[in-house]
Amino acid sequence: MKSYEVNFDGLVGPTHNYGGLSYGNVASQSNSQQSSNPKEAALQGLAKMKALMDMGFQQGVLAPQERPDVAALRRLGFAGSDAQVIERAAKEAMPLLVASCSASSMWVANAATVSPSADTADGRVHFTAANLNCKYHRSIEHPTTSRVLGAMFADQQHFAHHAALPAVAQFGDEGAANHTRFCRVYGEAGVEFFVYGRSAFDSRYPAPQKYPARQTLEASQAVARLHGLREEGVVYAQQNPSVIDQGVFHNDVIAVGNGEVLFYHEDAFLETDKMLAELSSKLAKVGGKFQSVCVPRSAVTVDDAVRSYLFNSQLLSRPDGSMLLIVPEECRSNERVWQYLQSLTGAGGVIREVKVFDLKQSMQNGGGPACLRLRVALNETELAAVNPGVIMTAPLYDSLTQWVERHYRDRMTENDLADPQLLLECRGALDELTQILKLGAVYPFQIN
Ligand code: SUG
Repeated sequence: MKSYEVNFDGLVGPTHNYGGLSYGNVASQSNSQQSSNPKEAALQGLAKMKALMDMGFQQGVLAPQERPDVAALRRLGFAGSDAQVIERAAKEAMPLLVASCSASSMWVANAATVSPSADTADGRVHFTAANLNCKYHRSIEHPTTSRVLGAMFADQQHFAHHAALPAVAQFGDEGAANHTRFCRVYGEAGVEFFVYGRSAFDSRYPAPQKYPARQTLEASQAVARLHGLREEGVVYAQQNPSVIDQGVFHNDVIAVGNGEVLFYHEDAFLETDKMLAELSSKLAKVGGKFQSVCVPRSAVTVDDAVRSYLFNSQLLSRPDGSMLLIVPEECRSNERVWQYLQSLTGAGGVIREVKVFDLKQSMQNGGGPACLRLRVALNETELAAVNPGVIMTAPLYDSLTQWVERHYRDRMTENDLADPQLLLECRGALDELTQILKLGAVYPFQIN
C-alpha cells in the first residue's frame, strides 16, 4: 500500500504579534514590541503550503486558535463582559493580555507528537497533544489543539488521541519539535527518536544553566508508552545543554531527520556516537540503512544555526530517493550557511536541492519552516479517512487566501490587542474558517 508523509501547516492566526514571550528563544526576545503584520504572516505560510502542494507533496492545514483567549483571562480572575475582561487585563496586567493574544499555535511542530500506525501496538496513528508547560502563553493551547486534531482525524478505527501530559514542568512536553522518525518507507515500521533537554526525576543528567530545557526525558518516555511503541523502535538522546543555553530551545533548531537520514549539527547532542550507533542498529532491524549528515562547527557555528534556522528546515523525499531542503530566507543571507548549503548540494550526497522561502513574520518569533508543520505519516487508507476539508487543494488555497485578505489586519502592536473590536473580528473570522475547513464547532466561543 502507498504511504505518505503529510505536512499539516499551522495557519497563522489574526492576532500574530511580537510579545517577547519566550525566554530562551532569541528571536522572540529580540523582536519584542516590534509591530507585526498578521496578514503578511498568514500569506507567507499559505504560499509555502501551496508551493509544496504544487511540487507534488501531500499538504494539509491546521486551524489557528481563538485569541484573545478570554476564557483564560477569566480563569486568572478578570471578570465582566468579554470587552470588560479585555479592558481590565489591559489596564491591570498587560503581559497577561499579550500572552492570551499570542498566535503561537501557528508553530504546530509543537502541537502534538504523532506516531504512525506501523509503529504502534494497536496499529492506529497515535496523537498526544503537547502540554507546552514551559510558557504560559503556549500552555493554554492544548485543549483547543485536541479538539482541532479530533475534528481532523476523527475516525477512531484509524486514529487514537491522548490528552496532554500532566501540566507540570517535570512532564514538560513540546511535541514533535523534539521527535523525529526514521524509516525506510513511511508506511513500514520505523525508529522514533525522542530528544530531551533534561531529566526531571534523575539528577545525574546534566541540565542547561541559563535557559530552560523545555522537554523532559520522562515526558518523552510517557508519550512512547501512551503510543504503544516497542523498545526496539525507540531511541532517546539528550540535547547538549550548552546549545540550549545558546538559544536552541527545541531539537528542531539544531537537527532534522527524514526517511533514513539525520541532518544535524556537530554540537547538537550528548554522546553522539553512541546515539548514532543505536539509531543505525535499530533502523537496520526494520530494514533501513541509517545515514547521518553532520554539519561541523568549523563550517557553521551554533550561533549561525540559531540565527539562520538552517536546521529548522523541512527535509523532504523526492520520488528518485534524493532529498530536498526547504529553508528560510535567513539561510541565504548568512554567508557561511549559504556557502555550506552550496557545497552540500554540490557534493552528490542525498540532499540535492535547497528551496528558499520568505517566512520572516514567523521567523521573527523564532518559527521557521519546520516549526510551522506537523508531520503525519499515513498510508492510503488512513489518508482517505482524514477530514477532507483540511487537505490543501488549489481551491482551498484560494478560499483561505481570500479569507485572510478579508479578515486580517496588516499591522498589529500591543495597543491593538486591547481593542475589544479585535475579539469580535477574530471570532467572526474563525467562525467562517471552521466552515471552510469543515471542522464543526472547535472553539470555546462556539461550544460554550
Ligand atoms: O515556543 N515562539 C515559539 C516558537 C516555536 C518554534 N517552534 C519550534 N522550534 N518547533 C516558542 O518559543 C514567541 C511568541 C512571542 O514572543 O510573541 C513564541 O512563542
